[in-house]
Amino acid sequence: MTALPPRSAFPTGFQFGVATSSYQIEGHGFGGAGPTHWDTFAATPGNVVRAENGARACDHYHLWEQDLDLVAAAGFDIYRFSTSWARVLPEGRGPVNMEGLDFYDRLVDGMLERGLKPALTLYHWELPAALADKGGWRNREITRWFADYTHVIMARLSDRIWSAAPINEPWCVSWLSHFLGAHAPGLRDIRATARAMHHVLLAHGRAIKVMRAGGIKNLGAVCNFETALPADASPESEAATNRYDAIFNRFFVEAMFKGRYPEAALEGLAPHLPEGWEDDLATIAQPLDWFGLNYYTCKRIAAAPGPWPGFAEVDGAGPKTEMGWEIRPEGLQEFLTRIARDYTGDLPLYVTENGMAAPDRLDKRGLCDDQDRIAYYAAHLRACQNALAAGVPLKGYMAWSALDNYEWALGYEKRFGLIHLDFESLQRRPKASYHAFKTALER
Ligand code: IFM
Repeated sequence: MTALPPRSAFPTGFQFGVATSSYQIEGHGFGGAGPTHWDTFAATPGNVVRAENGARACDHYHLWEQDLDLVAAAGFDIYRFSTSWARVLPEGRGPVNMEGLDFYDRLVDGMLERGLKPALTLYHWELPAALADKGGWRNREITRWFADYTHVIMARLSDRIWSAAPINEPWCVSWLSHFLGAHAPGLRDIRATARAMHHVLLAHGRAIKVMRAGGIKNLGAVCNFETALPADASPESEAATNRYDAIFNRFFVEAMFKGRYPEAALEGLAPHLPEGWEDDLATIAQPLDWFGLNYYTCKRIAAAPGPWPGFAEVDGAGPKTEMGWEIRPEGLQEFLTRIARDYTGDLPLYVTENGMAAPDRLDKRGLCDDQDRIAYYAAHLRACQNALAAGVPLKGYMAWSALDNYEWALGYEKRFGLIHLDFESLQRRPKASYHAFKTALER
């Protein structure tokens, strides 16, 4: 049995948290929320396992007190959550659903009452369908709609939140959803992709400006990273890996911190970017107070025939999670070091997501002994310790996720939670990994 490194093995003030997102847990069918492009995507045969959607999810909308109680009882410091654009503005713009805003108001108060720091993300993927109808992330106007939505949320919550980030994982919002077609809106179109990549960054910059103008503190960004490793020693695989790395690992952070896009990405994207994109880079590169990294896995990359970007993922030999994602903890240490060295310098860094899906089973006593997940967390927390020892200004670590939840195109099949969910009865049961965190955080 593996133990997690105790709190005392981290610098004083190092913060631990759990991360969640609105559509994945709340139950979007409740409380007057408007339809989203995820509802549309899931209703289209073949897109989502068993065509499942987030209409009920974990019913956190009604059971949030239980959930916050469990998070607080484990000794976590931070609760990372997102607000749903379509819950608050059912049409994406215009009339506010006060019931939705009241829900987040209670939720934030509930965190504070339990000693949890509210770490807010404004967009974790459930775009209002009315805005998707207008072209969604392809339409430059979204950057203004998003700024207005930011204003609506912050007018109500900014006096109590601890931190805010505009958009979770810009790569997923753009490349995964518009080039790979794996997430809503399910497009496979390079022009749509280039526009979405640029607009998601411009929306980030505009939202930060709105929040700065409102005097809101502790503003950051959250990007996901995957180590790109050449599948073999050929120059072709090296070059393909560089292209993969430019798109996945450099495009967004480079725009945010250096106000430019990497050449290896522009090679293929430049003809498809909206006219005058260069003029937006100054807005995108707003000063930030912290930067968050989401890290799960690595990819082995080989050259592939066909049009740009000409790369393909090759199966790696290492151990894998239930998602089929190779486990490579040293990648987290490498990214923490690399991001600080190349982009963020002394800025506080946080691991804003890290965790694994596992084939969790309840035993006869209703217990889930997820030792594989504990080992994953232990190895990644050690990677954080190594990064700290190397001088990286890492200030906190958040596990994905508090609860088993809606894993997007994989429906409810993949479980990432520290707390097991029976999706029929909605019963919550802390897993062994939850207890491992509780023990580590007490020490
Ligand atoms: O569930 C997702 C989350 O929404 C964003 N980051 C990765 C997680 C696991 O796939």
